Amino acid sequence: MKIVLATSNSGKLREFKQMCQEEVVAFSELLGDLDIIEDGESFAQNATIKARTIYEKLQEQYPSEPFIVISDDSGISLPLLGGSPGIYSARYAGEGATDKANLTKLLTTLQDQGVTRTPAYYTAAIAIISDLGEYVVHGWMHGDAIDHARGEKGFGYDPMFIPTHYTQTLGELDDPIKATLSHRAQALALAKPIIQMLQRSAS
Ligand code: ITT
Repeated sequence: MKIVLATSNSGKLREFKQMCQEEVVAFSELLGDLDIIEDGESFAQNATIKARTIYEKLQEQYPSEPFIVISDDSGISLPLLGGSPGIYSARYAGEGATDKANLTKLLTTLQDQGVTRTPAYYTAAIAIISDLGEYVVHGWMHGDAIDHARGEKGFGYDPMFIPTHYTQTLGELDDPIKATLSHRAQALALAKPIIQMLQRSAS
C-alpha cells in the first residue's frame, strides 16, 4: 500500500524519506501541485486538514487504490514570545513568506529585545489517514533559540536552534544527528506502529 506524504515542504520531505524505510511518495507525484488552506487552531488540526484533503483527492482520482496518507504540521515556539511563532511558523513574516524571511524575522525579534539566547522548542503533529480511520501523534524537541544564524544544514529555523545537550545549531549538525533528536523523528516513532497496523489490516 502506498504511503503518501501530504507535504510540499522539501525539507520535511527529505527528512521523512531518510527516516522511513518504506517508500514514501510526495502527494505532488500523484496529484500535482495543490494549495491547502491551513486554518486550524492547533498543529493537530492543521495536520489533519492536510492529510484529509490529500486523502480525499486521492480517493477521487484513484478510487480503487488503497492509500495511507501522512502529514506533518510543525513549528517553533518561544516561551519568551508567548509561544510564537507556533502554528504560524510558516507565515511568521507574512503569507507565502520564504524560510529565510521567517528566520530573519525571528532573529530580528530577539535582537530588538536584546535577547541573545532563550529557551525554544519545536513541535510536530503527524496525522495518519487510511480507510480505517484518522490518527494524530506529536513529538517535541527542546533547546535554545539564539539571535544569529549559524550553519547551512537543515531548513527553516534550524540555523538559530541549539538542541538541549548540544553546542552547535541544527544548521551545523548533520541530518543523521537531527534524525535522532527531532520533533519529527519523535512523532514518526509513534506513527510507525500505527502505519504498520494499518498496512497489516489491509493485507
Ligand atoms: P506543508 O504544510 O506543505 O507540510 P509548510 O512549510 O507549510 O509545509 P507547516 O505549515 O507545518 O509546513 O510549517 C512549518 C514551519 O515550521 C516552516 O516554516 C518550517 O520552516 C518550520 N519548521 C518545522 N519543522 C522544522 C524543522 O525541523 N526545522 C526547521 N524549521 C522547521
